[in-house]
Amino acid sequence: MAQVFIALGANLSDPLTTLQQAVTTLQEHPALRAVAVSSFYRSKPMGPQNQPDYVNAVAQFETDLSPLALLDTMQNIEQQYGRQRLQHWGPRTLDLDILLYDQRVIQEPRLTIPHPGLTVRDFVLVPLAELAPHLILPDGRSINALLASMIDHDLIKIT
Ligand code: PH2
Ligand code: MG
Ligand code: MG
Repeated sequence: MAQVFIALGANLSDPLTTLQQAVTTLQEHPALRAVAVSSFYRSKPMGPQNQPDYVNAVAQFETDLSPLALLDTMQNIEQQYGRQRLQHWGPRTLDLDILLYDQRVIQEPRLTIPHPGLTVRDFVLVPLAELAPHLILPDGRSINALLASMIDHDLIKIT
């Protein structure tokens, strides 16, 4: 089975409840075996600032789904939660991003793994480091070094 890390984010209509429900939806999914879920964090929007704060978390699973089948699964769940693709980096009811799939490096039109934002977003690195403090990325960088090089964290732990 592949070890995968999924980033969850939401900033519309009660994002904390949405994220908690989304974690349950993922944990109950027949193709995913839940391993761990991080704390939940409130974060300032990256990108357009005229949108509400986000709630972010990271969850770890094992799966036999291929990377693209996993992407389809995540996008189906996003749609189940009323996700509409309106604006790049704009507000969203639920965003499920595949961060890592084992140590695979994937560059396809629909899917880039590791997730390109992983190394520069505090709202991804901090919860990921909670679950995998000794993680080494496929390019050899350690999550600890990435966290240490991040100057300020604009994050508040909420649960
Ligand atoms: N997701 C975005 C754009 N901006 N900002 C925060 N704080 N958290 C997010 O998850 C986020 C964002 C696009 O996916
Ligand atoms: Mg996304
Ligand atoms: Mg995203």
